[in-house]
Amino acid sequence: MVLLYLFLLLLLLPCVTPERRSQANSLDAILQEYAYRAMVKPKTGTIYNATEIVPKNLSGIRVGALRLRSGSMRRKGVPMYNEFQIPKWVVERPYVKRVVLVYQNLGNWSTTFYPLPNYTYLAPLLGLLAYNGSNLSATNLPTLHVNASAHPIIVKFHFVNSPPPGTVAKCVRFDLQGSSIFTNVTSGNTCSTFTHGHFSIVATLEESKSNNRVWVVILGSVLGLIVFLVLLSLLLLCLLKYKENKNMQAMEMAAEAGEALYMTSVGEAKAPAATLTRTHPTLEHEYVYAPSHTIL
Ligand SMILES: *[C@@H]1O[C@H](CO)[C@@H](O)[C@H](O)[C@H]1NC(C)=O
Ligand SMILES: *[C@@H]1O[C@H](CO)[C@@H](O)[C@H](O)[C@H]1NC(C)=O
Ligand SMILES: *[C@@H]1O[C@H](CO)[C@@H](O)[C@H](O)[C@H]1NC(C)=O
Ligand SMILES: *[C@@H]1O[C@H](CO)[C@@H](O)[C@H](O)[C@H]1NC(C)=O
Ligand SMILES: *[C@@H]1O[C@H](CO)[C@@H](O)[C@H](O)[C@H]1NC(C)=O
Ligand SMILES: *[C@@H]1O[C@H](CO)[C@@H](O)[C@H](O)[C@H]1NC(C)=O
Ligand SMILES: *[C@@H]1O[C@H](CO)[C@@H](O)[C@H](O)[C@H]1NC(C)=O
Ligand SMILES: CC(=O)N[C@H]1CO[C@H](CO)[C@@H](O)[C@@H]1O
Repeated sequence: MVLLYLFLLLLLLPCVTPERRSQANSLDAILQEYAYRAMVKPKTGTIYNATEIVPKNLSGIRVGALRLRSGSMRRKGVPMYNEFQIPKWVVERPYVKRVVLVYQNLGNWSTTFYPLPNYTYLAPLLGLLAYNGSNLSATNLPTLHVNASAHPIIVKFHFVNSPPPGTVAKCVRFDLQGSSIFTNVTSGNTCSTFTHGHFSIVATLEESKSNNRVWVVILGSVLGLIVFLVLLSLLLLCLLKYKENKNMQAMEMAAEAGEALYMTSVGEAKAPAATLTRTHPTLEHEYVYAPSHTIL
C-alpha cells in the first residue's frame, strides 16, 4: 500500500522534474535559433518555415517563425498562424519594437519532451513563444511575457484522435516553469489561452484537474502512512501476544508442577490473576501481567 503510494508519487515527479524542464527549455532555445535562421530579410507578417533546417536528430519537429511589429500585433492580431489565432489586444512585456512568434509542432517528440504520466496525447504538442525580434542573430533569448486581454488566443488542432472509451479529452497547457494546466476542449479540437506556451489535447481517466490529482496523491500518502502505522502496531501487538503465549505456557507448566511453586515464582499480589488465567487460557494480554523474568 505504502509502496504503491510512493510509486505514484514517483510517477508524478517527472511532471515537475527540473531535468525534464531544462530539456524542454533547451529545445525551446534550439528551435528559437533555427526559427530565426529561417528569416533572411524577413517581411513582417510572413510565416517562415524552418522545418527543413532543424537538425536531423530532431526530425519530425516542425518549426515556423513570424515577425511582427508589436503595435501591429496589438491592433490587428494574427487571424491564422498555423493552428493559432491571435486576437487583437495581445501585448508583450517588456515592450519590444518587433516581436517574433516561434511556432513549434513537436509531432512524435511530444511525449519525449513533455511526458505526462497517465495521460495519452491525442494531438501533437504545439508551441507558440514570443521573443524580442529586433536582432535576428540573437541566440538564447529569454521569452517575453504575453498577455491577451479582451479575447483569448485560440488553438485549433488539425487532427485530434478520439479519446479511448472511459476517458475524456482535456486541453493541457505547459507554462514555462513546467506546470501543466488542464482546461475543457471546445468543438472537439479547440483550446483557448490567455498567454503563450505549449499546448495539446490529452485523454485522461478522471474528470478532475491536475491539482486534484496532486491532492489525491497527498491524501493517499497520508492514508497510506496511517495504514502503515496501524500494520506496524498490529505487528508489535502480535509479537507481544506471542511472547505472552510463551509466558502462559510457562505459567501453565508451573501450575501443573504445583500451585505452591507457581505462587512463589509469580509473587504475592498475583494470586487472583493466576486463577483467572487458568480458567481462560486465551485471555487478553493485560490479564497476564507477570513479567517474564519472575517466571523464567
Ligand atoms: C543533436 O545533435 C547535435 C549535434 O549535431 C547535439 O548537439 C544535440 O545534443 C543533439 N540533440 C539531440 C536531442 O539528440
Ligand atoms: C514546412 O515545410 C515542411 C516540409 O517542407 C512541411 O511539411 C510543412 O507543412 C511546412 N509548414 C510548417 C508550418 O511546418
Ligand atoms: C520521429 O519520426 C522521425 C521520422 O519522421 C524519426 O526520425 C524520429 O526518430 C522520431 N522520433 C521519435 C522520438 O520517435
Ligand atoms: C531587444 O533587442 C534589441 C536588440 O538586441 C535591444 O536593443 C533591446 O533592448 C531588446 N529589448 C528588450 C526589451 O530586451
Ligand atoms: C545581435 O546579436 C548578435 C549575437 O548575440 C551580436 O553579436 C550582435 O552584436 C547583436 N546586434 C545588435 C545590433 O545588438
Ligand atoms: C494580464 O492582464 C490582466 C488583465 O488585463 C492583468 O490583470 C494581469 O496582471 C496581466 N498579467 C501580466 C503578466 O501581464
Ligand atoms: C468542463 O466540462 C465539464 C463537463 O464536461 C463541466 O462540468 C465543467 O463545468 C466545464 N468547465 C468549464 C470551466 O467550462
Ligand atoms: C492515478 C493513476 O491512474 N495512476 C496509474 C498510472 O499508471 C500506472 C501504470 O501506468 C498505474 O499503475 C497507476 O494506477
